[in-house]
Formats: sequence, C-alpha cells, structure tokens
Amino acid sequence: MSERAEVDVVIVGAGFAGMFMLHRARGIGLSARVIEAAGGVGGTWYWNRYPGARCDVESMEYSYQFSEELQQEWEWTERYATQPEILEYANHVADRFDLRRDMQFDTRVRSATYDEQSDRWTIRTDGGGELSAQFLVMATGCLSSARVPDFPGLERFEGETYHTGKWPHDGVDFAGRRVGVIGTGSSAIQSIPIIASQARELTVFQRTASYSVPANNGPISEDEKQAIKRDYAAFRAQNSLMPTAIGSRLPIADSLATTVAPEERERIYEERWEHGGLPFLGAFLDLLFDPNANETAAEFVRAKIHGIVKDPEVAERLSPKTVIGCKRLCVDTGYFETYNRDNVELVDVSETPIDEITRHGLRVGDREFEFDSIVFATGFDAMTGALLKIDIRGRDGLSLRDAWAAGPHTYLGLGSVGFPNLFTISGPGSPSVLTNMIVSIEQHVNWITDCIEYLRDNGYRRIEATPEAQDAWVAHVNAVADFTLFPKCNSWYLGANVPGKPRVFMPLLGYPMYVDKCNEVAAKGYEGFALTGNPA
Ligand code: N01
Repeated sequence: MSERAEVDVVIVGAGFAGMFMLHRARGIGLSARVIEAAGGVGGTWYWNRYPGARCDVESMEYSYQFSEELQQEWEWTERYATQPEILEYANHVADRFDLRRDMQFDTRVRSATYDEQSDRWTIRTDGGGELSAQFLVMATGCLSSARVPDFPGLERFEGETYHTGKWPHDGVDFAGRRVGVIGTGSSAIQSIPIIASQARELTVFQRTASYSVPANNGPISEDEKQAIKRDYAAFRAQNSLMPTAIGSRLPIADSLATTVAPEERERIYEERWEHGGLPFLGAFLDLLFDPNANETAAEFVRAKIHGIVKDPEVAERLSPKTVIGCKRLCVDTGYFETYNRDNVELVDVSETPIDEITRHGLRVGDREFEFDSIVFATGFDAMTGALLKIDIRGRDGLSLRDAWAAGPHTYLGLGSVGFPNLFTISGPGSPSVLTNMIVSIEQHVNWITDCIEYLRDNGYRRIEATPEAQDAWVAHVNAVADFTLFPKCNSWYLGANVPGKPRVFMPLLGYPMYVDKCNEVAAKGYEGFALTGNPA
C-alpha cells in the first residue's frame, strides 16, 4: 500500500548534513522529512565500521558548532576520534535535538520528479512510498556509494567478502583466516594493521602506493580541551580562515620549500612528521603548486618508508612515485610497520592486474592466491555516485544523469540548471571534501535555510541557477584546480577511479573565498539564480 506525505522539504540522507538540515528547517517553521537508506543516523560513520576506522580531522574540530551547549557538553576522548565514538556523537545529536521523529530509516529514495505546474517535487521510495515537497535537499554524502570493481568471477568466490564502506555491524573476527585486502587507500591503510594482527596470513594487493603520515594519536588532555572550550567560537572562527577550514593551530607555513635551505627543510618536515596527520602538507606554501617543491616532501616520506620497512624491496614497492597530496593524504597508525610482520605479503598489481576472482581466492597473472576472506578497500563512486543512483528529473523531464553526462555542472555546488528548488549539500563545485566536512556542511545548510526563508518571505516559489552563472562557476572551479597539482593523479576527486566516469575535478579549493562568494550571492538577492513567483 502506498502513502503520500506532503511536506515543505524532503531531505535525502541522515548523516551530519541531513541531521543539521532538518534542525534548521524546523527552526524556520518548515515541515520536513528525512529519508535514509540506513537503519540509523550517521551517514558515512554508520557504514564505515571497518577495523581501525577513524577520522583524519582532529575531534575537537570535527563536530558541529551551531550549538554552544552541544560543543561544551560533548567530551571527545582522543585526538582523532574512532568511528564508534563519532557514531555515538551523531546519535547523541539526534536525541538531543529530537530529530528522529521526522526521519524515516531503512528507506531508499528511487526517484525524484519536478512538476512545473505545482513547483513541487514528487519523491518515490522503495516499498512504494511517495512524498511531495516544495524543496528537495540532497544530503547524500560525498563518499557514500561504495564501489567493488567489476572483477571477472566475483560471484564465484566461496569465502567471505567485505567492503570497508559497508562493514558488518557485528564486526568480523579474522583470527586464523587467510585474508586478501584489495586496495591501499585511506580505508585499507587504517584497517590493514589491525587485520594483520588478527589474521593467519594477510596479502595486500596494491595498484598505486599511497603516501601516509603517522597520526600520532592519543588521548586529549583535559587542559587542551578546556583551552579550546573556553572560547570555542574563536577557535572555530580561526579555523574557518584556513583554506581547508582545518588546523589553525598549525597552519600552512608561508615559506617556500624551493627557497629554504635543505637542512632547514628537513627539520621542518621532521617537525610536521612528529606532529602527525594532514598538517604535514602545510609545511610549505608551494607544496601543492610547484612540482619541485612537492618532490621534496615526496622524497622525505619515501625516505621515512625506507627507514621503517626492513625489506628494501618491499619498502621500494610501498614508496609512491606520484605527486604527494593530489590524492587524499593518508593518516595511519603503524601501517608501514605492518610489512615487517612475517604473516604479511605485499603484491604489486600495478603492471599485472588482478585477472579474476576464483572459487578459492584470486589470480594475478600465473599466480593463484587462496583466501578465506577478501576485503575490498576499493573506495567509492565519489561526489556524484549517490546522487546519480537516484532517477532525478527536473524541468522538461531533464534527467540529472543526462545533464551531468560530461561531468557535474553546478552553481556554487548548491544548485544546477534545470533542477529548480533542488539543493545539494557539499555538492561538486563546492569545497566539500577538501575541507573539514562538518564545517562545510554547516555553511551549506545555513545558506540553504536562509535562501528558503528569503524565498518564502519575499513571495517566490521557485529558484534555479542560471546557465550563465553555472558556466562561469564551472570554469572557475576548473581554473582553480588547474592552478594546482591536484589534476596530476588518478584520484577520486577527478572521478578517475571509476572506469568511464568523466574526468573532471569536482571539489573547489579554498574555503574562505568560497564562503565570501556565497555570502555575496545571498546579499545580492541570490545573484546568479533565477527567482520566480509573485514577490510582495
Ligand atoms: O578509497 P580510495 P578509500 N584493482 O579510493 C584500489 C575518505 N576516508 O575508501 O589508487 C586494484 O582512496 C585503489 O587503487 P588506485 C578519504 O577522503 C577517510 O580508501 O586507484 N586496486 C586504491 O588503492 C579517502 O580518500 C578516512 O590505483 C584497486 C583503493 O582501491 C576516501 O575516503 C578513512 C582497484 C581505493 O582507495 C576514500 O578512501 C577512510 C582494482 N581494480 C576513508 N580498484 C579518514 O578520515 C580500486 N583499487 C582517515
């Protein structure tokens, strides 16, 4: 039996974006319903339960700032929070702000269709549900569409398979098992040391070696927490001035790697390595712009790998030859050390790829491997995957899949031509994954809420990006990317990890300038958007 609900806003996704969107929508008196495929809140932190899953943004920063009470009362225990702790935080927020009563779990949105006569979206879910809403907000996440490559024979394997991004809720005990891990990105790098400590044998299949910097994780001291909590607002304000909206306590240096004396350069890299984590890439201003500067940081990490890994051949295989930072830098705890264990083997599949999955394992060239379990740490159809899984039809029946066939086209990453009253939170064309996601999410949700309030207060019923503004914005996002070294690797930022996906750099570098632009657009009555209605 089908039901039809009428609301002001339908929000797709109950991760950090969907939760805050619901809270803000209620705050301006809108009726709203969140539709979520998972059985609970938390988005990426609901699904990614693989061993060792943690955030690579420090916990005092990776949290909401909209409520002073919330940020004062919540106690993080470690510098980098574990997945269970972040999920607990998400559940706490859902309870504290009474969000669940407007959330529908275990429900997947199949389609969304815009009707020009009524200026409303019809949203259909699996199980036959139907909703009608004036506004549709896609809070579907950037890394939520887990991807297993199309290996021949996948269905033949008789053991157990797992994807890091869809991990069983009860956990997996690898004790006594022979395990194969495919992939060496962030998820693999976090899980491999733990799987290696449990499994009888672990074989890692590496196509591209990754740069990784130690997390140097540990408990947060009471003093450090209190120092931040004494003036949390000032701490947040400082972070929002950083290009990535992270790390004002150790910001990007203003010196150049290419002009500083070599001994001083080494000292600075050493200092950042000891500090740990993503700020390593901020050691010099030119690291992501100048290939010669970049190579000095890359060489420093390669030397570290050779210093940690005892077998020089394995160390060489683990040493990336690509630009450092143009794929997301990994942050680890004991990753390279794991290759000193007797039960761990690294197999390079960069030249001879995995040919097929077999009944008992997999085959690479003439070598057969037998496993009890295979772990796919093979990543996501990032940024557009979750959106394009839904059959979204805008004006004149235009499908989003067709509109974005050559790559995503948006204005500010918030709206797209042909799709009135549809907003994307942390959409392609916005800083999103190049920032602290929660900061970017709050900025987008606040902008969207203010925009809807403006439309309502001024008698408009429809908003849509104009082609001119969108074209100029897409050109701007590309120009910014081309000014950096980001387009130099086959990263998921470019869609290069998904065969056939258009190669377009999707996020925008530079949070503060982006925020200024969004504020300016709003201040000018949503310049670059066409507004329709009967303004008062
Ligand atoms: O995915 P990835 P991920 N044969 O795409 C390999 C965030 N995150 O889940 O590089 C063999 O990075 C692929 O090889 P290659 C973070 O933003 C954050 O690890 O394409 N191998 C690569 O090694 C991160 O960037 C945190 O050549 C194949 C791996 O699979 C993003 O999520 C933790 C293959 C995929 O790596 C995604 O990370 C975890 C094939 N056919 C994730 N296909 C933290 O906050 C793919 N691969 C710390």
